[in-house]
Amino acid sequence: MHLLLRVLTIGSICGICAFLPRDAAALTYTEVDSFAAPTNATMMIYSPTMDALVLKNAASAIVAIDIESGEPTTRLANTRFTDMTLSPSGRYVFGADYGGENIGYGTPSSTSYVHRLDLTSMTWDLRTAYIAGNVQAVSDTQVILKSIDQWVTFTNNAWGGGTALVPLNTASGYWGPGYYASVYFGDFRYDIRTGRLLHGNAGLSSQEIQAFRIANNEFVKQEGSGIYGSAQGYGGTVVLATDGSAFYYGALQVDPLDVTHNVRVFPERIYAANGSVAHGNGKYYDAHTGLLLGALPFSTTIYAMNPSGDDFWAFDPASTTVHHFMPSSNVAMATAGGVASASSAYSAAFPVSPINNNERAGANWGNGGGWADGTLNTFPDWVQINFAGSKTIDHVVVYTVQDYWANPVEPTDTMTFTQWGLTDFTVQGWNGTAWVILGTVSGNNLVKRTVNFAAYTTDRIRINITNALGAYSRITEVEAWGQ
Ligand SMILES: [Ca+2]
Ligand SMILES: [Ca+2]
Repeated sequence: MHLLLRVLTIGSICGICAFLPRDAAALTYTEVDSFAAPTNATMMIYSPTMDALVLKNAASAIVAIDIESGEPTTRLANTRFTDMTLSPSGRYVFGADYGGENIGYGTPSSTSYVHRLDLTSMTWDLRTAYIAGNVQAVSDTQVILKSIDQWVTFTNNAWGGGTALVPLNTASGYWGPGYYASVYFGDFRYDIRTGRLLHGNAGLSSQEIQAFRIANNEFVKQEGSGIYGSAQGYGGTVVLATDGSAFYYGALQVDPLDVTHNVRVFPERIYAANGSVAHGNGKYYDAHTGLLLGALPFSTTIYAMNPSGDDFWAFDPASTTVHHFMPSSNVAMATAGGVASASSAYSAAFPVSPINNNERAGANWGNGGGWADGTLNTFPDWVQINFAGSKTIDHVVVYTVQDYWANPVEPTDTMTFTQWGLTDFTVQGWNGTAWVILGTVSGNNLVKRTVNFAAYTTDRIRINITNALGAYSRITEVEAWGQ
């Protein structure tokens, strides 16, 4: 008697099976590149348009790396680099070379400089500045600088043809060209979309966010969280989401259009963010809910986000390496160009085509809803998926037939089988001449079986099945996650 048909009577007992929602969308990242960092990064910038990664260390160096060639270009400060920023076009990096201040007076103790790196030629240029502690770029030829000592000043500067930056804002007497901001030292972000400057102080007693805007090149004070106000108890980092959708002051997320509006609090300080994800120390969170989404393979607080995409670089301080991560997607799907084939098929009712149709439960089993092989009690059987070109993947998920196959539900990570599932199989990748085993599963009883492995680049995978319950191999879906 054919075992695939014998189970038809089971279906009726699952009238109580309710629809179960899918697991919360788990965002995972695939590491697509990594290399040894030329220095210990305390800050990083990524310019995808120039294919460059720029590292600042805690001392006096900024090192720019041409990602394609790996060639580094090192620039040393006259005193020390305290900050750097990327111009909105992605072409220039500005480095603040801080000459120091007379403590308590807000005047320079020695000359500050701003260095400008042209990423198209990897060449540096230099201007003297009034006080260059922190820097944000308005354009390729305009920067806002901030002092560092206690009650700080801002200057708005043009990158002119002379040896010194040209102040654009009105000088305010004692403070030289600086605008006295009435805020305690900290860090700030400038948002070119709104012309607003968001400052988060490093206040030891009162933690505050203060907004300014640039109008006709002058600084105009806007709303602030207030003394011991709405931002009290937060701080430690200052982050603007790459799309300008949120501002982070430590663990606190506020509305960048109204910094007095607290949106939510994260379980830890946020060090980088785009419109959908906020990065803590290795862990990353849904920017819209605050929920933990996952963690990188290492702890870090040093990120370089793609200013307009969803990939990023992270610095691993334990190994002094940098790693490029991209959101994973299921590259096996037919809609992604995946093409499935198999060692055999039981009949036209059990074809291989549904194993990569993004339907995991196996609805319509026995009627084109999933694959079963055609060699009774004989192993191995295999299914293969050829990708649309070479992909880097780090996990494969194999879904097999659940016990109540006639009324299947979305498989969870813990759903087990006792009747028809795959018990023993390997996940293999093609290296160009042979199949390489990426992961081995034995004694499996999970309907949804995830197989993790070191990132592997290949244009095809196989699931090689060496044993299964019910005399045949049965698969409802195969996912390959990567880029
Ligand atoms: Ca399917
Ligand atoms: Ca077989």
